[in-house]
Amino acid sequence: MTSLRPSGRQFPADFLWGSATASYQIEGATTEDGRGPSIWDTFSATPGKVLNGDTGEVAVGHYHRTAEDVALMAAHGLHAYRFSIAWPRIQPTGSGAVNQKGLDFYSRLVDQLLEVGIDPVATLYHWDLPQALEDLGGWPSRDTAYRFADYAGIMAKALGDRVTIWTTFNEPWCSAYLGYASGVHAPGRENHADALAAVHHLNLAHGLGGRVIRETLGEDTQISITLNLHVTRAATSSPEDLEAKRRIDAVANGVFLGPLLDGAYPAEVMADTAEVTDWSFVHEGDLETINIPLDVLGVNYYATGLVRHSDTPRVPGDGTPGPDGHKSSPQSPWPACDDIEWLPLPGPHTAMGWNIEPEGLTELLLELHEAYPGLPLAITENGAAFHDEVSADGRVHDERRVSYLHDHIDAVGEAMDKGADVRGYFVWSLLDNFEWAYGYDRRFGIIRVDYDTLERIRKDSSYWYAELIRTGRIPTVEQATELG
Ligand code: IFM
Repeated sequence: MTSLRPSGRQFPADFLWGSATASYQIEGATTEDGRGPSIWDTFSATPGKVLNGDTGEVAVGHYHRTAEDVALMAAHGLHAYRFSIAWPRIQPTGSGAVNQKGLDFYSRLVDQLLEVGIDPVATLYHWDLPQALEDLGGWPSRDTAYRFADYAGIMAKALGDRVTIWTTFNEPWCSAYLGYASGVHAPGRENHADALAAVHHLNLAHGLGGRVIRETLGEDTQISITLNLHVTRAATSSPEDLEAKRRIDAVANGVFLGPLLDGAYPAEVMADTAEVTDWSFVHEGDLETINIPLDVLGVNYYATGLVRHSDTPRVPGDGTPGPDGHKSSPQSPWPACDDIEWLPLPGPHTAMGWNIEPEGLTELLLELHEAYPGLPLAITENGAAFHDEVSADGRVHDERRVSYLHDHIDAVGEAMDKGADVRGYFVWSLLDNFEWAYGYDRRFGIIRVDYDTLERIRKDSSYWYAELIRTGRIPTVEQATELG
């Protein structure tokens, strides 16, 4: 696959280049130093939930290889590293006493990053809810939001003098809809009303947690949230297909953007989902709590979606592929959308089955810019899974990943040319890792991990990305093999 877009675009000198990971996907050491169980430990230990029965027990051993991994980041010249904190390492049962060894681990990581000049960008929640909180009701329960605020306060006190940006949540869409509606992610529940309650309590937790962080650290603290906003197109311009797209936009994006940035749920969402829930979980004052000022909105982008109206309502249990290429699910993640059909998109595709469409990223950034003109944006995840091989020369020539990054980074530049205020880009991911329901079968890293030895090998994309960071200019795809 060759690149479809020009090379050589120059980015501003202060543009933030980073890479991202998440605790459960890389750390391992799930029972060490007082860490409590998370919903992903329980879920992945349940037969049939994760491909090949893989779990995060060892992952890529980052917990014991932090120094090596930070040295690798430094070798790329990264400006920033986006990592997540495992709540069950800090509060093993999700509330009460703090586990000092857990705090020490992240404190050491942050110090190591600062020593090599890398800004620590911390995400408080990337899906590893303490199992004890799920046992008490999980995200459909309002109390979980208050527990999150306590935990956010603990982290602000412990690391607030050194962390540059606090991200409350990564992709609450996945936590709510994949975790509680389709059940393909932990905790694996399948209830659309619960999923919408989870949406609200995740939003509420963002507001409560963000407020606690600002109270602890002062008004200048940088607060963000990362969303996986859906770029969905209608199959035709028929009123029915356009209506299908409207409803997906509302339940995928509006339920987050509305309360977070406009201080209200879109009225259409309430009407669209009235058959599922009456939204009585939204209490007076919640919307003011949620609607805190954001310093930057994190945008995760991988692919686009295509929908049409269907006269044959979706039958639960028919194994229809999920909207993002996620595992076939007996239950749709989308509440009140059984008359909406997701259509396959033309290739090329990544190993996730996701289509490759950089134009969707430009479009998304420009739409956000238009809707929220003063709001700085950052691409907090973008990248591609491919089935990489180690070649006879010992290198990983991941040309398709280089090409994907090349085109998407150019698409970011195009949006900036057209006015979008994009401050940074974080490649997903630094390392191959535990790809949730796909276990270790899908590799997103720019660094390969040998899952038998945990040895790290820099792929061509890693050398290519380092060159981009060094020059601020997009290298050609062909250059990737010559670098390193
Ligand atoms: O690996 C995930 C990550 O945890 C969240 N965003 C999407 C990535 C690829 O599926």
